[in-house]
Amino acid sequence: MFRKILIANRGEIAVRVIRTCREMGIDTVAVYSQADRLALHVRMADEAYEIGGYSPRESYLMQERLIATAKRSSAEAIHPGYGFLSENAEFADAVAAAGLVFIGPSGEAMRKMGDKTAARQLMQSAGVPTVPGSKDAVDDPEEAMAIAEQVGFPVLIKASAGGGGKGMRLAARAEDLPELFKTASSEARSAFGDGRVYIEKYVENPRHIEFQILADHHGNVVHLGERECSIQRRHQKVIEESPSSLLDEKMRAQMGEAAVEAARSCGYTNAGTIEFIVDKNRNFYFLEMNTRLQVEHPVTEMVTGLDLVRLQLEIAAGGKLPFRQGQIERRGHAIECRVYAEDPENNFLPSIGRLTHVQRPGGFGIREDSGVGEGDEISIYYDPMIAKLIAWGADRDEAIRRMRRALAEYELAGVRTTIPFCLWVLNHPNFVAGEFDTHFVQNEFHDVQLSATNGRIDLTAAALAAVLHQESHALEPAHSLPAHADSSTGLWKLRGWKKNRQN
Ligand code: MV4
Repeated sequence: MFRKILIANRGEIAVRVIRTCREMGIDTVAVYSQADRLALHVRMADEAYEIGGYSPRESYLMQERLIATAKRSSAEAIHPGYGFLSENAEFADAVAAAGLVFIGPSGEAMRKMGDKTAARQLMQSAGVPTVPGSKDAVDDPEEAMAIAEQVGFPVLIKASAGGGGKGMRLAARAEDLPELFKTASSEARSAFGDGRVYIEKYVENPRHIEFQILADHHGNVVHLGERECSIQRRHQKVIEESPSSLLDEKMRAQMGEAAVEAARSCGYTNAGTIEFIVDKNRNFYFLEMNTRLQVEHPVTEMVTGLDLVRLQLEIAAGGKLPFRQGQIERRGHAIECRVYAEDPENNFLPSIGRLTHVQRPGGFGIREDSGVGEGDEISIYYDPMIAKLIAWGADRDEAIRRMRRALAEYELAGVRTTIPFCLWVLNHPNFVAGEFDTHFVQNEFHDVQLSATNGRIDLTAAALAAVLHQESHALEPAHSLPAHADSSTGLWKLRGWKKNRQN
């Protein structure tokens, strides 16, 4: 196993990786931008290096600097987290070329899945169902029309280099197609530097269900069941859960096998996710593969009892998967809510500012993954996620009730949050009944008075007293280095209560 790894990320996912490393006795190297000098991931790591300015482009995306920092700190591997460089094939290759281990798939596997038309073809030859549509990228509006007429309108025009819904266009009727084809293609060219687009039949009112897979370097591939991710807003997931109320054991086994085949077909290694859409007749289709650990991975951890980061590290170090498919058990139900510093009553406008007061939920069956605490700034530079709250229950009903209870325990002051919105979903009869599709939020959430329906999380007298107490004591200035920091080298090590293995 590795002695030391570098985490090329920030926030809750960096903290998440550090926690598993500490349990495994692996030393951790954090990197941070100027905006993150006092961030939790920096304080939790064994060592931390400043790698640049405020924006991601000047810091967390600096490939050469990250690799040089890993070398200099004698880290043996780099964990990319999610976002930033996690799905960048060139970075994965550069890490390997530098003699380090990239904790994730090979650059080659990433490239195969990153090209969405190539991935579709790969799935077709592997016998994994894909949505009816074009075999390859479509060159002109005439060819697009021929395919659209074959599969029938409405159709979606998608960017070959896209993903996650970026640059998608819905053509409802034939007369709309030529114009939409052109805009989709030129948008793809400017967004991805690649104007290729392809056509798929539009699946109406689908569910979004994804499968977690794990693959080692010895040919073993397993799936850890599904995550139901249909509760999303503008392609941003809001609530995820496992298992999905839509699947029975037979369908779960079929989709799981398809997910394993999908991973095998591209020579995948490490943790990955196969995204499917499921139509009204319960037909499932491969959409795309996410070649990283995902934000919502904790729901899978809670129902399987498996630490996905630990498994990523073991796989990356050359270990064999410690179980076969038949040995994986799932127990109970887990739900994750993403708590964002956004104002759900103002079109989810990011609500930047300092978290002046934080009281977190806890108790039986509750897990909170967060990268910020009291006194921290929610800045414009990064995703405004405050925390992921995960509730486990013996069944879905218990998990929902526990999640409602825990969300209501939060005391967060200084920014607006999406907690009232999450509670609105958890109280919606259709959600409770398990009857929803990917359009749930769009169809149901308009002009909802969250304050009236949920009793907005207003501060209790006790919480208010705590806030006032906090504000009467000078907070640490946002941009001063801790006493044990060495600003001349950009390197600082924690002393005393944490392990401090110099060099
Ligand atoms: C689709 C679709 C319907 N039909 N493809 C959006 C994200 C990207 N991964 C693909 N997406 C979709 N592809 C066909 N042929 C509907 C969506 C879609 C969606 C998928 C998953 C979760 C949320 C979604 C919201 C809107 C549209």
